[in-house]
Amino acid sequence: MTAETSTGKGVGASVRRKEDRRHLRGRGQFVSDIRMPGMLDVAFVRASVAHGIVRDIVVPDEYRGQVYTARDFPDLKPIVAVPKIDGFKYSEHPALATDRVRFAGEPVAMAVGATRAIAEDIADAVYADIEELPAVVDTVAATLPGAPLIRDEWGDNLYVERRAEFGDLDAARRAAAVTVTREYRMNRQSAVPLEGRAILAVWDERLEELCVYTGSQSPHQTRVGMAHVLGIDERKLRLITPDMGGGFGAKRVLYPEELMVAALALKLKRPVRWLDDKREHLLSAIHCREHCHKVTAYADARGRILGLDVQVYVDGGAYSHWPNSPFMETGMAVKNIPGPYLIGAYRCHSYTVATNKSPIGAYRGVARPAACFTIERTIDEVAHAVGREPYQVRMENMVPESAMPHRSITGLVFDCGNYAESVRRAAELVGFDEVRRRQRRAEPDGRLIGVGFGAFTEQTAHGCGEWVSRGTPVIPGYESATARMLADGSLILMVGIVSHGQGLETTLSQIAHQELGIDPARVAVRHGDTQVSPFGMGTFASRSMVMSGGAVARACRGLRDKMRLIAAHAMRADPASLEFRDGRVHGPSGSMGFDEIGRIAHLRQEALPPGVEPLLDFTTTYEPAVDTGVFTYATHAAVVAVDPDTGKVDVLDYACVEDCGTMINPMIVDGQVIGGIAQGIGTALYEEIPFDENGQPLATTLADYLLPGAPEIPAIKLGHMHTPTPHTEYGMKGMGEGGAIPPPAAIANAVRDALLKLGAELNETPMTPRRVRAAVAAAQQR
Ligand code: MCN
Ligand code: SMO
Repeated sequence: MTAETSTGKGVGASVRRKEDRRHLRGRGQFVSDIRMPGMLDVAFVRASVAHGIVRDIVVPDEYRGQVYTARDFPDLKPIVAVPKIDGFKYSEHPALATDRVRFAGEPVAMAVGATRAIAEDIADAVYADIEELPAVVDTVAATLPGAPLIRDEWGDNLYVERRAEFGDLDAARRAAAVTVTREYRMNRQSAVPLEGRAILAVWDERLEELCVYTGSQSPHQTRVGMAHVLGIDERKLRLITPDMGGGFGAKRVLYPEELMVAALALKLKRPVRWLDDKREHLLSAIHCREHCHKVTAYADARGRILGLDVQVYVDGGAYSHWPNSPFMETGMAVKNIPGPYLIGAYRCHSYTVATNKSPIGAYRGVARPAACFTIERTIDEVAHAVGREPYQVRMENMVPESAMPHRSITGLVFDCGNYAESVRRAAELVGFDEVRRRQRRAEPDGRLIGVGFGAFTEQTAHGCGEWVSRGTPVIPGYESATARMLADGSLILMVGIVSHGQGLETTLSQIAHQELGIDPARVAVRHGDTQVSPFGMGTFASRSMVMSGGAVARACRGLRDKMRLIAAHAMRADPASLEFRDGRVHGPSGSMGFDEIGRIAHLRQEALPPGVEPLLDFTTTYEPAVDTGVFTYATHAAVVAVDPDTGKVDVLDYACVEDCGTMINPMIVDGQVIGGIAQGIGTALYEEIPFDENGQPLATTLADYLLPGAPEIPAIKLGHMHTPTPHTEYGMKGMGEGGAIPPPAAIANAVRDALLKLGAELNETPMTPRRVRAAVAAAQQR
């Protein structure tokens, strides 16, 4: 029995975000806001070349004692992230370079000073003598014979190479009426959270504990990795993530810089801090995307896809990052390329490639933006090949509602929903027919108009079996929560996830309200502190609402059962007759406040029912029963104007129709979708870190790395569908990454639609003016 929500603050209510009170007043507390007496700031000396042998690190005499190299930390272990995947090669990543550097920007030494400015001056005076080696830069070229090697002992540049085959591809090829072959590229990017990486490590002599304030999506997991590398007991390491200005996947990594700050604080027993600036961030935080997919699609005369033959290249960069490794990206791509479609046969040959570039890691969507780009562009090209409208061909290939639940060709279980309906409604929102009419009229300024779609499923809140199949060294199949009611009836929820923009302080309080009828204002959510919450996996993979929300619901129910016994005893009522509402327990003859129950549980042991222990404290874990998770889906539609002379693409109109089952807070869901779309538009049109032939990154400032601003993001039209899943509490699904997945696909299809008459198409992101003009010029030469 669920408590009533007469006050409209529970599941499904668009209550305002609790956390915004402090943020809007500038009273949030981020790592860089924390000051400690005697604090030292760190600046790193970084490799200036992409690949080389470290001959010497020369420190001027005047700075001796203020510069540290790997030799000062002989006991520090290297970072090793080898997933349990057959054939994945072993490698070590020393937090400070020892004999070799493998990407430009890799830390080779650290300088400390009373301020960052002083530390930077010292770092500038250090000379790293590195003998440059040929760099491995291009992803595909790295796999060819004769390419220079980034690790001689490997014999090639492949972390791992894998083949997968589902269904009978040869039969599909024989039956095909059309064959479409394309190469798609999604270039290298970086997540750019407002707050970069930030860490402050403080030795506490009294507790014998290193307290590390750090922006982390997963403090419990990071503690496991950090304690191992440092070689200390986990009980001596406390990670606290205070407010955090975004993570987007980039803050769930055991970073060398962070390890070194912790190691130095242990060594000096003084507070040590490092805050990365945007240049260091773009240079050395994990990068993301960088896929190349070579695709051949076999289809019948109506455009139904019979088979897909795909080669996936993922550029993993120089090191395998802990805990995910670059295979996370490859595995996701392989499983998701077939998209929300009925594909008869699928063969995939994947290469996870090592290059002399910053390690690749997760970024909102993880591989699915590239997978979606590939399948959605392919659907459109198949449609053109058979002379049909892409909208129709998309509809006909889609998994129908009647097939739900549906096991995809790669074994993903699509739990429920009406995918085609989301396409239909997205088309309606952008006025598809009107756009077609407008195209026929032609624009007065010579620009070309196009409309395109991107449909996808978003695997969320996946469980143990899925992570085992990916071979990750940590298996985040579950989440945990403690619900603790205090003596005055107020409530603390202690959770292992970390809300860093997702509004979870609000939505978890809504769940407590739903279960207990407690005013959300009387609920505190404590997250991001390893010494406070039970072990939890953290916030990523669009899992927190389902996983942590599920754990909180269960913990609150555990609490409710005990409160019911205490109240029934005090009121001499039948426990089953009691109702929880408005912060009170109501019985047939009168009611009792949560404060009275809290007092009995903590301070008036004599009033407890016989056999009931003191305290109101309930800890539990939660995991949905479906291994491959619950699948949110959506269709995005974009209308663009392309100027064929300048190559400029403007997004004129943009719509998304999504279904994440039951929404806990629809206002927050809308905000998540819009934020994700803004990032997806960045991937589609602006953001890129190119490298020159020596492996030097060419965009390490925000003047070169173009982020979309408000003028580039149109007013986004949102539509929702509501298909509660049977597999989770309340029927909710995750959705935090979805917004970022299909914008590149939808916009590329719209650009193709605009350029159709010219015969030009774009199969690479970002679709910059230079690339658009090149595509138009290439078409004109044919
Ligand atoms: N929500 C809801 N009802 C649902 C589902 C979600 O009300 N049925 C709300 C919840 O408040 C939830 C949020 O929407 O916290 C996102 O939901 P969920 O899908 O559970 O995702 P997570 O909370 O696990 O957040 C992680 C996800 C990921 S993986 C990335 S990357 C990303 C994203 O969230 N990074 C973000 N959104 C971000 N938003 C901000 N502001 N900052 C980031 O770093
Ligand atoms: S990229 Mo999100 O942290 O899974």
